[in-house]
Amino acid sequence: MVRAFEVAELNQRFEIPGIAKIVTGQGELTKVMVTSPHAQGEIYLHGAHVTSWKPAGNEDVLFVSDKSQWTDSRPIRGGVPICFPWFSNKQDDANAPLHGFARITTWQLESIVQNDDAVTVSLLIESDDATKKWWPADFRLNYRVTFGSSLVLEMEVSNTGTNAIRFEEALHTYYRVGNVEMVRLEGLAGVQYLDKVDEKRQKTQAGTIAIVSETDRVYLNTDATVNLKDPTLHREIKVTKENSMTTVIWNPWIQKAKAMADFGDEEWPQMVCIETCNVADSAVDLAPGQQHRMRALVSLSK
Ligand code: TA6
Repeated sequence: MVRAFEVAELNQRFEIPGIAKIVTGQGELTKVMVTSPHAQGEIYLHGAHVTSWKPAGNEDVLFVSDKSQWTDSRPIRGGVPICFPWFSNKQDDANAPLHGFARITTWQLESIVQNDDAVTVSLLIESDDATKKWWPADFRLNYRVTFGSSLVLEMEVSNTGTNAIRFEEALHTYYRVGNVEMVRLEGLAGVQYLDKVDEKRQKTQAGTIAIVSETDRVYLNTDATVNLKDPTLHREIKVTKENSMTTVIWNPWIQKAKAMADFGDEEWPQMVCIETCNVADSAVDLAPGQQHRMRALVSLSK
């Protein structure tokens, strides 16, 4: 948590008057607010967590739960949680935080830059004693978020140590929809996936994806673009990606929604996660001094 005088100090360094400023957000957590003519957006220093992206003239493209906790020990529920350096449960430690430590860490603000019609907010975390408690690697993780007529999310991992490292990563993005039962997801036809609601059985996606029950699927070896068609909000969200070979599709549906304290019982129809990842067999290996850059590019069409 950052105190008021630190917010003032951050604004002295980074504010772009009328375009971007640092404020105290929910739960006294610090966030960057972007209000450019082309888009509005928000990103918290806690977890480098994007919580809003509104291209000019549009409603928010991201979903955030009304029940989210806003505390530096818990991930924000919704928006774009960063999963790093593992996805889901840590294989060798049941006590480790789900989806890694990046989303429950306070990140350093590195820069805010306006170029043409977009604003890029850059943050970073580096390995330290706290991260090495969970993962012994030496690393730097740079995160660059560009709020414009499209949303660009870029994770760059650098191996700053003398040993090879292997990590998983995901941009666990919650997209806001009018009614999840009416949406269709195109682009993954024929792709193999692990069905996490059916004992991780491997299956083949037959055509377009409809959400008709709890859905938790890890699509394997795919760099495909996913198109989310939302007839209720009369819009289509396109999710393109670079250097990502896994896509996860998730909706908790009724029972799982009720089981999550930080998710409203009636919120499950308002969201679907399309997650841009490298997990399982697509985990990333980095030799000392190497870097890996994964990007998600989100655009909206009517
Ligand atoms: O990406 C889907 C998933 O792994 C689901 O299994 C569910 O656990 C979801 O992530 C949410 O995880 P979280 O730790 O944010 O509650």
